[in-house]
Amino acid sequence: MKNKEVASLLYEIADLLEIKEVEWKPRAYRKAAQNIEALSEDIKEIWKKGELDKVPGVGEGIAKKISEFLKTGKSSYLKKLKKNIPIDVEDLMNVPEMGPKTVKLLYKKLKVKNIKDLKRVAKKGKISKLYGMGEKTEKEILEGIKTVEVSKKRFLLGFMLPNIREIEEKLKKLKEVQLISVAGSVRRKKETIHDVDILIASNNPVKVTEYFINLGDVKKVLAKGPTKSSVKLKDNLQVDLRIVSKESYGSALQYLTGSKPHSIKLRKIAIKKGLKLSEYGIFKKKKKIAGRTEKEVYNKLGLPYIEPELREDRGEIEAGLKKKLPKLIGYGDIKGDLHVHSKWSDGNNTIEEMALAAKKLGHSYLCICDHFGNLRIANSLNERRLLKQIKEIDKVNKKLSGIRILKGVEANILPSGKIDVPGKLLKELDIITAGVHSGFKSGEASMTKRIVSVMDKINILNHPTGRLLQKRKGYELDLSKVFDSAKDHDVAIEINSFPNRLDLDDVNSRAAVDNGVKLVINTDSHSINQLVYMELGIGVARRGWCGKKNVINTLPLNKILKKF
Ligand code: DGT
Ligand code: CA
Repeated sequence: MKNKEVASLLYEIADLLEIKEVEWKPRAYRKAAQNIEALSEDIKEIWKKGELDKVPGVGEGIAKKISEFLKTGKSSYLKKLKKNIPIDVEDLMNVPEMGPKTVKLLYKKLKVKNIKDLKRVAKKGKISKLYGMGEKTEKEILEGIKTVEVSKKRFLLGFMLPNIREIEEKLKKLKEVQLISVAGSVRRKKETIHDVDILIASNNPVKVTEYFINLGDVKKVLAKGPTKSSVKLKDNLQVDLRIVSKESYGSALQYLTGSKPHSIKLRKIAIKKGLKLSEYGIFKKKKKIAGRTEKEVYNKLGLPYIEPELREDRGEIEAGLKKKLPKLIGYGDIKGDLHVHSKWSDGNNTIEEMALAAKKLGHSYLCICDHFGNLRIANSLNERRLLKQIKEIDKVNKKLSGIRILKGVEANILPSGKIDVPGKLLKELDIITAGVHSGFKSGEASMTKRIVSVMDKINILNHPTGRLLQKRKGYELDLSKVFDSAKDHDVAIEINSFPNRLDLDDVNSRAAVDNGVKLVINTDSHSINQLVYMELGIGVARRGWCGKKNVINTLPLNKILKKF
């Protein structure tokens, strides 16, 4: 799928145009980018059919730029824009607080062209002296630069997963590949990854290696050998390949999956038993006694099989030795998604399209929770439009079978400790969800009070900490008080599965479950192709030791209806 690449091209053009102060054009480019991101069909296929003009928001001018990019992998228009504006906009905009307007201001006034310049002027206190900026913003910019510097070397798992799966599928088709698994942090479902580790069992490593280093997405071959090779993909992600024989596949997979602290502890157990554990197998003196499967390896060490998501040395080995490992929620256990958006607010698809896509994924229910209220979230619903939407949902429900659309809303938790949906409307809805969308900096006591005060009016608390991976930390919050209140009012706390949210995270999800709080895993999808992010949320839940019973949307439709 080329959709993401094309969309980023258009976003980049939009940012540059905005800095150049071209009227209306940035909006047009952004809208087209959003629509392309939301397509379920590959934009390249659409282009091949000559149907780019059928994509909403893509006019003649934008279509031309997309064609050139798909044909050559480059854009002369972008190149020209970049030449005219000697600023590394992409780099600067990675810093939270830096939008096109700030980038422009800092270039005009302080000649800031890249993060290095930005750091320099911020440290000298020059930004705070500019009109409309202030010391607080300057401090936040400096903190933002730190976040960017740390995160630059890591990628968000959710955005990389489709690409990784595509490579895995291609390799799987090769007849010389006997067994294959993606290992490392990807297999453990960490929220961010540094690189991808792939393990293959084969008795023709040369052929497999040759095929691997010539994959279409490869930009550069970093290393090439009979059992180890490494490439950099066009999107800068590094992929390492290890090839072993079938006999050591299990122990190699265990080793390559890690985590390192988990494996070190296993090795200590082996030593205590007079054994030696390595990536080649478990050995008693010189004799190999296990190595073909991971299960065999764990069992020989007196442990049950431990799921990859648990292998972080957070007590899983001790629990395994005592036969007290939890039974984790499975990737097929979710019955429906209880927080998605539609075109009625800032989503990209109609209610019917969302429902059909959810049905295709095997869901039996889907709750439409569009934004409501006065905040500046694009196209938020008001009373009149929400009532209209409710009627529309009734209509679509009559038309479709096999999936039930529930009526919900995503309300704002206001600084006053209220939600902004009028009481009489709440009665018309199946599910009330609410989240904090403004005023993040009020401090722990005030934020905790604010959230706790709405608990008696809501069913689901959305993205509870407000963090955005690689962008901003969550607001200060006393989660244990929020958990207590959620339990008192039977509110489910969300694991938001969006790749840059994953909020709650693994550690907090575990704390929630330990405190007897019910969770719900939602995607917060704004288009049909985001519904698959559910897998990431389930990954977080599994990393947080959650079972099926801890998560309400594992319930079948009749039980969910009864619950709400
Ligand atoms: P990442 O790539 O930073 O997202 O995280 P990982 O866990 O994928 O780490 P990576 O790619 O450096 O190594 C892949 C796996 O190889 C890791 O999970 C465990 C194993 N490994 C790497 N270095 C060592 C080591 O020094 N000792 C042991 N026991 N295992 C290692
Ligand atoms: Ca890795």
